[in-house]
Amino acid sequence: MLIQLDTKEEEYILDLQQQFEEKFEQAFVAFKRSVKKPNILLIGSTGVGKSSLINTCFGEDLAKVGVGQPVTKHIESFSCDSKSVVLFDTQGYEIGSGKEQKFLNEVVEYATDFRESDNPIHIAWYCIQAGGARIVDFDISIIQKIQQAGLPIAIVLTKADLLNEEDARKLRQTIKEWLPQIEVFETTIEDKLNNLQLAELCQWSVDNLPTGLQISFVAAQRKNINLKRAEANKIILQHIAGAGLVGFAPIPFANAPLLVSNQAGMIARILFIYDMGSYASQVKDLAGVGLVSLMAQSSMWVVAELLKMFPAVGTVAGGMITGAVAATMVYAIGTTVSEFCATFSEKALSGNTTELKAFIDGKDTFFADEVTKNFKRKQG
Ligand SMILES: Nc1nc2c(ncn2[C@@H]2O[C@H](COP(=O)(O)OP(=O)(O)OP(=O)(O)O)[C@@H](O)[C@H]2O)c(=O)[nH]1
Ligand SMILES: [Mg+2]
Repeated sequence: MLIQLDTKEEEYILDLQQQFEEKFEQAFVAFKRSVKKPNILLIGSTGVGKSSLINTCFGEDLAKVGVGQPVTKHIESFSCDSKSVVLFDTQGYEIGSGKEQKFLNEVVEYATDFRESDNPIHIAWYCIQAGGARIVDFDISIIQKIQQAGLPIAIVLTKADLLNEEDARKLRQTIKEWLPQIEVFETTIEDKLNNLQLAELCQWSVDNLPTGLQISFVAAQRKNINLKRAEANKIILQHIAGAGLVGFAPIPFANAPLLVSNQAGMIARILFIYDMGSYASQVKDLAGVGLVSLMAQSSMWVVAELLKMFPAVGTVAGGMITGAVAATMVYAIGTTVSEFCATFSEKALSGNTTELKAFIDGKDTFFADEVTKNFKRKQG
């Protein structure tokens, strides 16, 4: 349901939009600055596919623009401004090279010193190449030591597209015998196979991170959109609970956009979770310059579309905005932004540019339908 606005109404919306932009920008920058990045340790011998796993999970940004910093002889850390995780990649050992013991000591020491450090390792992914299909004493020993120190560690069977069912079963059985409490995830860089259990590995990682660091991980990974939905939902509910909407003095529906404008903090968090800026290069070739600037300011764009919708909601509810109605609207705003970003991400990640373009072209209808649907759903 789209309605026509007169000139005065349009000016009013534009003015609010400007106010919102300022608020939003402040909220986004402040939030981004305030979130802490989790430190993830990747262990695995040369060529098992660690770098490929990182690129698949977090997008190519980190590998391309991330600056490597030597931390110890065998560990290098990667971080960049646009990704909200820091990766610690182990380098330069080969099984059977005779230097295993030294490597083991160094990595285990680094990983387990975390209790004392003010910038500790939070979780570890132990990568074993599934093509080789074996786990050796050396692997078991490192994993046990790290586990005993209390650092959450999971086994990642990389290149699992090369693994046949029988080998996979045997490998899992061996791991279960030696490391009964360690979870195992099969991954692949093959998108056609949905990267096998990479989404589950992301879920495990979130579950094992300290609460305050989960949102950063959820934002940085791009292979489990449902994790983003769930995190966005938490934020929406927190916002409704904390917004003081219960004691809210009723305002006329004509002021609905004002309410949207007050949700800058919530929307900033949701857009952070979906890391919308990371799609800019991907859609560059899609529709020329217009879309690039659109994506560069994707947040503004989402919000501008939303603001346009709100006079329409007014006619759905009628009369004044009470605290309960305000809460419903905040829910509808948040859920609509979240669903828009989720659908956009899914289409962008699938690589189907025709579908993505169609989705972008139909965004007005999407916003109108979603806001109305979510508003009604919450109203019951
Ligand atoms: N079939 C298949 N090949 C893969 C997969 N992941 C990585 N590879 C290939 O394995 C090779 C090594 O991958 P990398 O990601 O560079 O391995 P790495 O562990 O980072 O290696 P180092 O940095 O040298 O320690 C590359 O040729 C990749 O293309 C996968 O899931 N399936
Ligand atoms: Mg590498």
